Amino acid sequence: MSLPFDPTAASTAYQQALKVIESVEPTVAGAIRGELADQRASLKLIASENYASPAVLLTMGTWMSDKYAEGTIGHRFYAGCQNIDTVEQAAAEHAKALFGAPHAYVQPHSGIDANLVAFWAILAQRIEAPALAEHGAKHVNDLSDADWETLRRALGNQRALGMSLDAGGHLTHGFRPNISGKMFEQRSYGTDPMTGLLDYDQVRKAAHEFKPLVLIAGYSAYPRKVNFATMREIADEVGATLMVDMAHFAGLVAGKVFTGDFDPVAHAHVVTTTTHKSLRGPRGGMVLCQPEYADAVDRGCPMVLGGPMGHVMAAKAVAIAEARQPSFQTYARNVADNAVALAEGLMRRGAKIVTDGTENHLVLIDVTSFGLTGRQAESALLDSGIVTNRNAIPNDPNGAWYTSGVRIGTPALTSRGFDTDDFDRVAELIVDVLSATEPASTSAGAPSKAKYVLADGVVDKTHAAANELLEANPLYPGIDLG
Ligand code: DSN
Repeated sequence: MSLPFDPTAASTAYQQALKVIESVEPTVAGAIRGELADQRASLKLIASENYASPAVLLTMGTWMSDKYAEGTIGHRFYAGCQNIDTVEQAAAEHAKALFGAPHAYVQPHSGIDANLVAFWAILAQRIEAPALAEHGAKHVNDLSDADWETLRRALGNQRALGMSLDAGGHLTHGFRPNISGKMFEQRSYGTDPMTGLLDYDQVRKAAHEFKPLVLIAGYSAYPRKVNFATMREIADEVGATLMVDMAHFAGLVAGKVFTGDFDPVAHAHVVTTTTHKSLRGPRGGMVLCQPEYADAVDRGCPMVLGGPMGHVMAAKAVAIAEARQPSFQTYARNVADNAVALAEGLMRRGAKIVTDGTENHLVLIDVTSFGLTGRQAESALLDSGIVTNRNAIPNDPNGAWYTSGVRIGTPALTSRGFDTDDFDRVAELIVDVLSATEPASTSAGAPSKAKYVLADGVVDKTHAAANELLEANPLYPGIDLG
């Protein structure tokens, strides 16, 4: 396994912790044991999941959780925050050093929270600050009711341009069901219909026509790298702030797989991320930004965030310290190489994948080539011990619920130690299962987008083959829960 830890110390820590939990609520202790057993027993291919180190996980189970610390480092609305200051400072300093960022804000509880902090910071810096200056005011409370009403309407009347959902963009990039779509007037850019690749001319044209305040780059289901230098050029041409959501590929940025034009931190005004995906930290979010956005970003709590979670910020510090080790660069390189092996293994066996390849940590299979919906494919793979998630593909005929794609990623199994040969075998298992799956009808005889039948024997055969791979690459080897 590519995670560094001492199995004897970790076993003792977990055994004792479970005893303490069991004495109060055995159901919870049982579920914790069950979750490790389940994770050990399946091929986890969900592109947004990973396995954090025992040091990261154990850091979260401490009394750092018990403290309120609204505000920022050294400037809190509560007394006695010196230890929270220490861990928040450590996490922010590690993040600045790892990513080469001028400023890091590590309080967001999730990626959605990080994006909300970023949106409000951009609105504060670009719209609110000039309005206050125009009126000689320092604070919104200094404005007359009429001036505040004008500003409030201006804050709620701005534009964002982001990648369309079916091209791989994220719901929080200005789409109607999400609060970002209610805050901003939104327009999307898509991908080239022939190649599936991001079309920078189309982005440029949309930006010039729409003139957004925020140009959003980043994705959760696009299997290619993005040229952030070009995105910044486009943003500058139209006076937009470039915001990059690197939640999915933060580990590849940290591990120096994405450098130069492909490093978002070097080019964007504001970068958001989660910390638990390819970055392999605790569940949470983070914002990195240029100095002119720092004060506004630091007002994230209580602007849009509840009290910062000291135990999670502490775990972020531990995880980002791990990511600064040279071994993390090897891990990130392996994540990308394994994705190429997975994509090539799938295509060699006849599967159709979006963009005919990958340059990051994920592959999007177009399962219509197997005559299936994403929902049917996801369920058949799960029956066989392969955990994935269904996902829309560009111009998806089956919509966002049933979908026509299955998204698979390499970060978790690479943490487990899988190499390119192992991922080629995973590709074979996936194609075997999908080839052996047939759509089925509803009980009334109508075609179903959810029901399916698997050929006899496939589930057992795939489980057996998956177990061989899993046993050769054990999860948290040596950790015994007693
Ligand atoms: N839920 C995350 C993912 O799976 O990509 C993004 O929100």
